[in-house]
Amino acid sequence: MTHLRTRAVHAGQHPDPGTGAIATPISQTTAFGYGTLEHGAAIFAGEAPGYRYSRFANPTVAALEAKMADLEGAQAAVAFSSGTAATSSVLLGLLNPGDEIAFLGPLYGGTEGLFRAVGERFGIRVVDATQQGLAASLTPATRMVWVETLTNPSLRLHDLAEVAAIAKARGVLTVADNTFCTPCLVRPLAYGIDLAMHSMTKYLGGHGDATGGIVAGSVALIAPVRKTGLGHVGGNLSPQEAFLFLRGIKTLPLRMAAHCEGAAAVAHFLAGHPAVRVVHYPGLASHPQHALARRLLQGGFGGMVAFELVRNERSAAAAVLNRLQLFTQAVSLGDVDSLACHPASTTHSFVTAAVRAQNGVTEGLIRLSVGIEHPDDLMADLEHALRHAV
Ligand code: 4LM
Repeated sequence: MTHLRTRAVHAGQHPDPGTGAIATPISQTTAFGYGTLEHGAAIFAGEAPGYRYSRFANPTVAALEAKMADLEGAQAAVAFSSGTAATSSVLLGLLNPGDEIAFLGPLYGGTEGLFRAVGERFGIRVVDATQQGLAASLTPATRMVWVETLTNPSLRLHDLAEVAAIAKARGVLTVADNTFCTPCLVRPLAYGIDLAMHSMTKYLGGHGDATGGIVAGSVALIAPVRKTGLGHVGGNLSPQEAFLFLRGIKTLPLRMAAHCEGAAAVAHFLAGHPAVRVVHYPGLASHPQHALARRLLQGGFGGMVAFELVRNERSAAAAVLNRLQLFTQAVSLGDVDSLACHPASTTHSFVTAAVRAQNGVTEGLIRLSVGIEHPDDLMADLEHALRHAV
């Protein structure tokens, strides 16, 4: 199984030995009978394999973890009830008071909010390395670097090999939030990044009907994240949700191709519209990191497009967003349905106005998650919404 399309269908899944069922059964159970006291004690001591309680591990969730470990080229993965639970479990599992986490922004507002609201409260110093650069921002206390493979919402990239090399030279762990790209476009571990993290809520599920997160990496790093995030914090994914992600991932490469095709069409359309000041899309030659995007992203530039109106005001953004008919106004992304949002008042309302300004999250910025509808219909919807915005 060398091709991602094949692995997306088959990895982690085996016909059920009891029944031959091809789809992974939903193991809807809290506990697993272990027969004898001795066997139970051996499972709890880690001396015998076996399931005991679904907060620690569950067969449906384990199949999903195996599939995602395979797609990210990792030894292991651990799933959580949301992307945010995955992020907090990485922090709580791998950092200690006095450690520093450095990030290259922008980040999803909720992630930066979590770093600051929880990390800082528990003695972890948060360093925004975006302006100064990573090498100049690392200190002897830096323990972790966090980046997004395509940033939310401004769709910037980081040279992952360079990030990994700078961090590794200083013994610092690296985490890449790969939510916007998915393993279809980039596999961070191939560039030396230690952990790939996802909000599965987005492209991996793909249908806007399940919330989950996952982290993939070496057994040595995944073990403490699992122990803390599941055993102690209890952020486990439910088996019903795991089933939906297993099903969604089977079509991920096909959906991603359609998202990329639609977003490219929409981005080019917007770039030629007189009401639009700038379009953020890594596939446009005008994107400041287009060359890096061509090198890093395989098979497309993603399904997200952000654009700023000439009239860079909230009222102008509202006038456009409120006229959209096919795009649904909502946060989240990666669904087969197209979604549109105003980051400054939603996804990035958790961070300060100064952080928004630094990251180009202006009042006239609109973010589109381009679904798999026909691009002509999406462009017609945008054309209609933008008609009065000039
Ligand atoms: C949104 N995003 O942008 P959960 N990492 C990235 C994200 O975009 C998100 C999360 C993690 C949005 C949600 C409202 C790059 C979320 C957090 O929502 O906890 O699964 O993922 O619209």
